[in-house]
Amino acid sequence: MSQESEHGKWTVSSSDESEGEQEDCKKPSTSSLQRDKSSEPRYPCSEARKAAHKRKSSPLEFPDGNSLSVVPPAPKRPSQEGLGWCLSSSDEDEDCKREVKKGDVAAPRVRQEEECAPKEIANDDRLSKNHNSVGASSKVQDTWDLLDGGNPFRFFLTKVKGIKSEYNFGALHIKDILSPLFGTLVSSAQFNYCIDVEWLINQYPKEFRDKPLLIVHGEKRESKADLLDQAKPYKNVCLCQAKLDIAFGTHHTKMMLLCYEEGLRVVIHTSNLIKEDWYQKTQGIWLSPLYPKLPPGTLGSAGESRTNFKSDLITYLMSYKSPTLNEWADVIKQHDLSETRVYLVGSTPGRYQNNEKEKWGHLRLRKLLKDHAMQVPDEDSWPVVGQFSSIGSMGADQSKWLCSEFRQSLVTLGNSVKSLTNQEVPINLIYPTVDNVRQSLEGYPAGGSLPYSIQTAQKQLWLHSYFHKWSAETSGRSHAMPHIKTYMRVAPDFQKIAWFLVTSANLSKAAWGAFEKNGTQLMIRSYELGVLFLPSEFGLDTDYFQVKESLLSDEPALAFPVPYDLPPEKYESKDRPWIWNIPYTRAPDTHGNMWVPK
Ligand code: JTA
Repeated sequence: MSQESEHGKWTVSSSDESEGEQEDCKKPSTSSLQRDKSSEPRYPCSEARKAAHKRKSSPLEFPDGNSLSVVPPAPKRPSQEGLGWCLSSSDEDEDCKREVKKGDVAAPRVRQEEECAPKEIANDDRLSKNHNSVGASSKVQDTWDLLDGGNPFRFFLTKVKGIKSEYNFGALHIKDILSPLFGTLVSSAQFNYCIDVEWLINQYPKEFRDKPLLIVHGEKRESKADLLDQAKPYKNVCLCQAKLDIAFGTHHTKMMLLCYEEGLRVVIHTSNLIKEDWYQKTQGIWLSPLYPKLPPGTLGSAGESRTNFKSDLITYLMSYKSPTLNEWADVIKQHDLSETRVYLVGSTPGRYQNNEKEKWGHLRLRKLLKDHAMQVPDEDSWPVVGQFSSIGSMGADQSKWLCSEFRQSLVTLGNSVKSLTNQEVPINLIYPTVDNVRQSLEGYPAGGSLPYSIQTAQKQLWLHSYFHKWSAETSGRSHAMPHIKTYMRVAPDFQKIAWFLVTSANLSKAAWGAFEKNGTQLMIRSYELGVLFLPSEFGLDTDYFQVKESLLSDEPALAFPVPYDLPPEKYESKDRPWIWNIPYTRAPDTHGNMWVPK
């Protein structure tokens, strides 16, 4: 049946609601390349995101003119700035409002090579006094309570515009993270995939906008030139290109290193440094404690945590083999990271053998689960849950990777002798359906960040039988599409978890690694980073976390806030996984539009 006979005639509508280019942020272009495609974002990005951008600037209206009214339509011109940067429970809080004016960047300073390097801080009395005096104001007390009292896991979601304010309780916008309440910034490093430099600079408080900022990225060739052009107006910004020597590798790692007068903070998260990733998506954030500076002359090996986080983070940074990141590794060495309760799980491109095999990817997770997770009774009936926003090519059937090396890693719990007979362990994979995306706050353009392609999907129809819908009534985020990636081991009653990982790593061999040479070598294409939560590090006398059932309940303080509903709900027969590069014209999204990529 043609679209015309089914739905009447529709046309391509023009719209001035284009979101990407904020007029008030425009800078004189220094680009030698033509940036005349007004429907394309100013930052380098994928075809999928370009499609979303294009469909937002020239929507294809669904013919009957009615939007799907599952959720209230989002405001037409959302003001991200209005989210403010204080830790408010309400996104309407006017007191928190922070004006960001155009060209609001402090006077550029003379560019010096040293500005690429992390700035050193005097370790004097004044600083510790400053730090102590921070506790005085009640606003900061709230910050303290939220960061340390109320949230022992230090695991947060991003604020979502357009949901009830109670669901944003304890959620963070990027401006919250960069706020002076978290520390007096001296210099910072931002590791990420997709970066809008101008937007990023404007997320920093005015007084920090001219502090040295290092951007670690993986762009090459034209998109690298575009990023350099973007950064050119900001004399304090330096770029570091991560080497990507293996084909199809990507720099997915999302991390902030925030060097303060008062110490250092590490933030490991899942959001790109673009407006849309901090607007109406479900994203995860782990905030480190404020790490105090060690006394001068202390060995770099001091200030280690039970989880070996300090050494592992330094090893991760050194894997880039970049002089600038080696200097950041030295800054880490000078701080006390002993309060860290999470384990670092990273991937870095390479082919690893022998004593290097367990350093990265799924074998790193396997090793941590072997050494630090506890066996549970009847463990074969504890499912593995994987939740992600993109999917790589996994071969002709489940035996090629998913249910062999990958599952073998995720089912490991202690030195279990049963771990080689774990073929019964169920795998629940959570990935949005077409209807999830259609009914989301963003509508179909949310699918621009769910880049599962038809070319990949049609080669692995077997995979879709593992799929479960995105549902997050508990966290109020059913309509905020996931860009978070999580993996966990959950009890048969779905009320306990043995461990929880939040990471940049999607379900792909490029991210997690795949065996080569008969399993003697693990080959990893991409940079990824995440943190693993294990009950043993949180002073629990159980071998599992209780799953937190609701946001505002007085459950055990150490119940874990899993950010989606359990048990996961299987795809029904009508459900299809979201695939970005095919059209959806049979039903309108929440903005009354259809999806016709290209
Ligand atoms: C759309 C993407 C990331 C990441 C990486 C993406 C692609 C399309 C969104 C994204 N890649 N892609 O690291 O967060 O096709 O590569 O959000």
